[in-house]
Amino acid sequence: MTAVNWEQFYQNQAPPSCLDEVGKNVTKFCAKHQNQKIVLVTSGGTTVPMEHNTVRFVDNFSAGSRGSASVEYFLKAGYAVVFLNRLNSLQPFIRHFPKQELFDCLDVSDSQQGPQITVNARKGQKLVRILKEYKQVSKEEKLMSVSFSTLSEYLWLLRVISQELNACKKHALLYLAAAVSDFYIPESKLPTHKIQSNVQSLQVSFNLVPKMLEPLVSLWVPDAFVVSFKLETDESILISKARGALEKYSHKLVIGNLLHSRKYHVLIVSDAEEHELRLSPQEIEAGKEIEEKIISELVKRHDDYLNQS
Ligand code: 9Z3
Repeated sequence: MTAVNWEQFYQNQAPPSCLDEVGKNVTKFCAKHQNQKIVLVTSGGTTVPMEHNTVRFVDNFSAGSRGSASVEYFLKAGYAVVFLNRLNSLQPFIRHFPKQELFDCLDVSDSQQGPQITVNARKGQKLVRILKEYKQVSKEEKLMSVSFSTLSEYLWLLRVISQELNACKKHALLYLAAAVSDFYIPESKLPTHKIQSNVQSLQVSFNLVPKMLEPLVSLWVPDAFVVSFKLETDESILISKARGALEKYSHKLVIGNLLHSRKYHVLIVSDAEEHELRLSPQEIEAGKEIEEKIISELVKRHDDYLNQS
């Protein structure tokens, strides 16, 4: 497997066409929310294309549940939010209405003026509550959303957004919950057209993705409060891997989670300790989300960081 450094990665992978516009919009967003706390939430999985004209791609696991839920709790805590999310992954607010649930909250009838849509008295209460929250956030322009699909798009956008957030200094928090591929096929090695099936077997070779946390922490947003996630399936290596990342990149926190328990158990790993957050069976039953506890803990720690001279 070949490894390139982070600068070579950006030299060899073409930027997305929206890059400059996203950069300018983030600059404006930062200016609008000057001296307020601002968070970048990354969410969802990255794709790795196998052809330039992409029919097939390798995907990374993640529905975007963690990221989209976290956005809502950061907004409630008063943060302005840049939400860097995988196209078609779960979105804040509307995530509460999966499948056709939104339709069930509404009734339709015919009147002389034409069709009338009303909120269903019994099923529509949740819609009214969440719609009000969403409208308030829209009015205050507190949420900016940017979408990606491929690994390359994600890494280009992560860089430009981080660099713009550097202007917010310690007010910026980076919450890197996206599930980012560790492997990719460089553009120079991609076939132009769909790989044909008239072969005996298909051998694909991947390069290692350089660890972007390194330049992100040391160069792009050196004053920000950076929180990364570590996902494992083997419990016995979770803490050592999380601690290893913290030592290597010297950022503030790593949140460790296991694939199967991630919705009710995480470990917040800092230089000083490991802090466990867990939902009780009663809390799960009541519909509480672990992101509420995670964000409440992070807000305290970010405030402490801001208050340090
Ligand atoms: C996470 O660990 C997130 O918590 C999940 C959330 C992806 C598990 P869902 O979207 O899942 O709620 O379904 N994100 C980080 C995953 C990751 O790629 N981490 C890298 C690693 O573990 C470091 S950046 O090496």
